[in-house]
Amino acid sequence: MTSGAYALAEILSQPKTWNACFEFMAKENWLEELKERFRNKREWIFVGCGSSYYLATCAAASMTSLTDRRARAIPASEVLLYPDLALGEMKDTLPVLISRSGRTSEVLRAAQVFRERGIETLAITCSTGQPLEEQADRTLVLSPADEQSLVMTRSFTSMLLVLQALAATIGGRAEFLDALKQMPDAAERALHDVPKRVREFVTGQNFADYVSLAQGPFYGLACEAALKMTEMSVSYGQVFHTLEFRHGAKPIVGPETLLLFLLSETSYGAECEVLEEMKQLGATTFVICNRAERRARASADLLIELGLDTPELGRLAPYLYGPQLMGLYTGLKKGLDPDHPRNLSRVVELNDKRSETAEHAAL
Ligand code: F1P
Repeated sequence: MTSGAYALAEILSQPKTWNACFEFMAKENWLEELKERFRNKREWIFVGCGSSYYLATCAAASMTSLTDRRARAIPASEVLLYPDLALGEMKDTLPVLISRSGRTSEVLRAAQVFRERGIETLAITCSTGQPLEEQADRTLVLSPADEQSLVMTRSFTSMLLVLQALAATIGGRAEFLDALKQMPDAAERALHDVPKRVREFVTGQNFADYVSLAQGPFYGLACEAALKMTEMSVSYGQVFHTLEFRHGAKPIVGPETLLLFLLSETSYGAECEVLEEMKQLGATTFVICNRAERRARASADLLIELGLDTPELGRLAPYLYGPQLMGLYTGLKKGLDPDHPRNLSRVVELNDKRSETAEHAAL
C-alpha cells in the first residue's frame, strides 16, 4: 500500500459511508428501540478517548440542542481518576461509551465503574466482537464505518451522525432527522473539488504551526481537526474557542501559522470579525463555512463553502472533510505515512503492569 492510501480512501468514502450507516441503522431499527429503552434518561454523558472524546463533545452538544435532556462529554480518564468531580449525582443518567475499536482500556474501565455503580450503559463502536460489547448493556456496532487506517476519519463522522440521529429521535425532531438523512448526497456534491483544492494549497505553502478555531458545537471539530494535523503530519496544532484567540495567542499570528476557522451560522458575525482581524495581522487562513459573504471571502486564503440546506447541527460532519485532507496531504508532503503515525498505536491498551503502578485504584 502507498503511504496514506487507507486514510485517503476512508476520508473520500465519507458521504457514501454515511448513507450506508443510515441504511444499516434503519435495518437494525436502532432509533426506535433506543428511544423506547432510554426514554426516561434525563442526563446523557458521552465518554471517550482521543478522537472519540472530541466526538463525544459534538454528540453532547447535539443532544442538548435537539432534546430537553441534559448532556455533557467526559474523557474516560476523568471517570477513572476523578469520578466524583466528573460524574456527580448520576440520577436517571445514561453514559454513552464511544470507541471505534471497542478495546481502549480507559473506556472499558469506565464501563466497569458504571457497572459497579449499577448504572446501565450504551456503547457505540465500529468493530464487532470486541470487549466493549460485553462491558456495556447495549452496544451499537456500526460496521460500515470501520477503518483500516490508524487514524479515525469516517468512523468519527459516522458515529457522530448516528448519535445525532438518536438525539433527533429522542427529541421528536422528525424534520431534523429527515434533513440529516439527505445531507450525505448534498455534501458529496458540495465537496467534490475539495481534495484537489486542499492538495494544491498544501503543495504551495509551508507552515510552522496550525491553529484551529471554533465555537459551540463546532469546538469539538476544531479539536479533532488539530488532532488530525498532529497525527497525520506530526505538526503542532493548537485549539481555541474563536473569540478566545484574541486573549493572548495573537503573537503567533503570521504567514507561517495556518489559522483554520470553522465558521458557524449562529455566531457568524462575531467569528468573522476575528477572521478579519487576524487576516489584517498577516495570518494565512483556511475558512470553512456554510455560506460565505464578502468579509469571509476577502479574508480566506482557502475557502470551503458547503452551501447545504441542512440545519446547522446537521452540517457538523462535512466540516471535517477539508481538515482531514489537510492533515493527510501535509503528512504526505513531509514524506510521512499518515496511516501509521510514529509513536502511535491504533488502540491504547494499558497492560497490567501499568495498572499496578497507576495512582488510582480504578486505573
Ligand atoms: C481512540 C484513540 C484514537 C487515536 C489513537 C488511539 O480510540 O484515542 O482517537 O487516534 O488511535 O485511540 P477508540 O477508543 O475510539 O478506538
